[in-house]
Amino acid sequence: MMMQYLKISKEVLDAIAKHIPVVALESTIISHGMPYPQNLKTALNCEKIIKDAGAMPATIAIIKGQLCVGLTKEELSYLAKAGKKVIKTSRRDIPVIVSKGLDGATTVSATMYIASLAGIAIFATGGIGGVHRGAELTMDISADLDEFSKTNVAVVCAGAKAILDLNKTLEYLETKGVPVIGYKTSILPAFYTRKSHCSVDYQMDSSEEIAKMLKVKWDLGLNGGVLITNPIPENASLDEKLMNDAIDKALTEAEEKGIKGKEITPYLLESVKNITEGKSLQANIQLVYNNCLLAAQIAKAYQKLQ
Ligand code: PSU
Ligand code: MN
Repeated sequence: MMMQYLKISKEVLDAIAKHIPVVALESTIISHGMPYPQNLKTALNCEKIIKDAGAMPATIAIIKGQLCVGLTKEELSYLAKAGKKVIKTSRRDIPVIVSKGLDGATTVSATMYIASLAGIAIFATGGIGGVHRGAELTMDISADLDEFSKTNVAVVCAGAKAILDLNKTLEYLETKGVPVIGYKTSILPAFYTRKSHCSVDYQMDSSEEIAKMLKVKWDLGLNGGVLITNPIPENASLDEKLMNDAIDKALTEAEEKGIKGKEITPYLLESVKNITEGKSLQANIQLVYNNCLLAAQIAKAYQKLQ
């Protein structure tokens, strides 16, 4: 029943058959998170980094109403060029996009769900959505966080951006039973910078240690995701004051323009990029690569435990 909606590429199917570990990648980061042509170059490099590390990448998107796991170069190029014309698709949007036969760029929540349908347990991205600043009034809490409470996928990201309320994001994840792991750090990374003012639940120092914990979690029937936070490489990280000022400015701008709902995250990303004259985009690209590599290592360690 379910499988009629799913289209897994031959490359990914072959990898699954040969027990080659697979790493899922999202497509909102391509269509809404970065400008063309950097988005296409980044998407292609992510796939290459995962392959070079001995795993198989599976970029996920909805194309003409089909849940696609593993995209062709042409499909990646289309998503990158079409940009914001491709509908940003989180969990709630999936049935509408599929029933209408439309194209959708999947967010972390939708990508986790589709990855789980294909049996993929590890997913790499840049940043996840979270609890927005002022959420006590707006109730803007990303669907990504609830997805972690129900879908068995581990997501490697570079922590949470200061456009969000990091403390509230961690509180929400605790309520939902989601472990937050710091890779070689006890401090939650803040995306563009290696450190925030928050701690993670647990520090883990190897892919094997993380893979073992994932196996135990799911063996025990503790359904839901795990957030693995990986600090941006030192040489790509940005100055904390520069970033906080840029983010404050972007938030003020967004408020003045009345931007809200699903538009706010892409708006803030673009506005921070403009304020930092592209520095944030370069940092974003490097941290995504770093996450792809760690995700491939975790996927390999996890595969060995199967
Ligand atoms: N953070 C980034 N880049 C992104 C996103 C978040 O640095 O591209 C995207 C991801 O797809 C994430 C989504 O799942 O934004 C969250 O959107 P929202 O805040 O509307 O839930
Ligand atoms: Mn939101």
